[in-house]
Amino acid sequence: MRIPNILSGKGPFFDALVYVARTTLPPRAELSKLLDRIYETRWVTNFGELHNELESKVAKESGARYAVLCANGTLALYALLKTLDFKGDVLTTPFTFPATVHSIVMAGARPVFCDIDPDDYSLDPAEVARKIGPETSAVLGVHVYGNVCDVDALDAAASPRGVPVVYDSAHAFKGEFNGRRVGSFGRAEVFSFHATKLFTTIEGGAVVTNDESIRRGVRHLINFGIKDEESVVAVGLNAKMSEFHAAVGLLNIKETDRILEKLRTLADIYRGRLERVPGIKLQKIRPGSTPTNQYMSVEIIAEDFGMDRDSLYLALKSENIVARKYFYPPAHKYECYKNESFSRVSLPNAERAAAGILCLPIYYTLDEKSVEGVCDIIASLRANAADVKKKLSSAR
Ligand code: T4K
Repeated sequence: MRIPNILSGKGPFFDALVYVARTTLPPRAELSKLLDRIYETRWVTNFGELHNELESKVAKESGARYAVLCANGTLALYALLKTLDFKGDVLTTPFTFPATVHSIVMAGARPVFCDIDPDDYSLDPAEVARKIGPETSAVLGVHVYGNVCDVDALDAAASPRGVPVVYDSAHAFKGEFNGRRVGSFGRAEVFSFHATKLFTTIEGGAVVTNDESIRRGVRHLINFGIKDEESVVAVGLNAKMSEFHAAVGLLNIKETDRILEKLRTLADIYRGRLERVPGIKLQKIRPGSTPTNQYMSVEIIAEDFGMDRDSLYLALKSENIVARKYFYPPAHKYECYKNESFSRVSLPNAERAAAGILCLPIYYTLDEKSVEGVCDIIASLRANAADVKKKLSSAR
């Protein structure tokens, strides 16, 4: 077994940095053809031909009647929440990217954090049932890492009280639950098509829904609130997707099945290799869920692994592996919310997950051998954990 670089100093396992994600770019020649079209028409934004074509494809791929493309996932979330005019409390998870919670606050509602399931890291429906009340205007769930959250239980907790459920599905484009595509759950769902996502338009996102009034509202909102040339019906903003972004999307969306297949292969290797390593806990995939494997998480149980998550992060870095602590800190610990009453909560499962989880590299152009390499390194770090820990604490 190779001695980890952090102990031997012989140099990193990987010659170049291996990131947590990498952008999938379409073939240049094909992109060039689409750019020619844009150059011919000189129609570059404001609901152009390529935008409209991509919008229909996104709706089709998500099993929803309508899609509204947006400049990014954050603005899509904001536009959805603002359109639905949620004024009171929005029950949500603290174990997410800042965009989820900021969009609630920016839309004028108040986040109320519920703890997560300790095994799949998504919103715990029992917590939602406990915290739901007369002030609750909505529930916002997140399909963490692309694993579909407990949509049935969330619906059962919210529906009898007439509380709508919406989803931040940033990680879950083309994920499925019991054969049903992500995009058709709750009143609406939101995707991110950021450069790091399995389907990317570089920057981009979408709201998908079966509700025509939501489609209309979001569409107005992302275009300054303009309804037609003579009426402005909402305090809107500019969050449209340009033709250049749509061009990248039109080429990339054709590749999504291949990308999903590759991510599945890599995730299977990780799972097969890491599930028996003492001190490593893998995300529980709920029966019926077909995850996208957008992110590959490992939770480090320090007592059994021999070192904590932050030590593993540093030791991987010295091998040129840039793992990420998604999602640390949990949202109720953000500095920007420290004076807000909604941040004064104890959420032990979310806090444990945020302190213990590391996301490992997984993306389309990563090869199987590299994933095996990452697993070998993790195994050797565990085997040498006591020395690694000593080395790191003497360096501090
Ligand atoms: N809701 C959830 C649950 C989300 O996770 C996100 C975004 C959103 C909402 C909001 O959606 P958007 O508004 O972003 O559409 C990244 C992404 O920027 C962000 O989209 C994503 N979630 C989040 C989980 O990850 P950072 O700050 O970690 O990105 P960064 O720049 O460190 O990039 C990560 C790795 O990706 C790099 O180490 C290398 C690779 N990369 C990055 C860029 C920028 C590339 O290969 N190419 C690139 O151009 O947030």
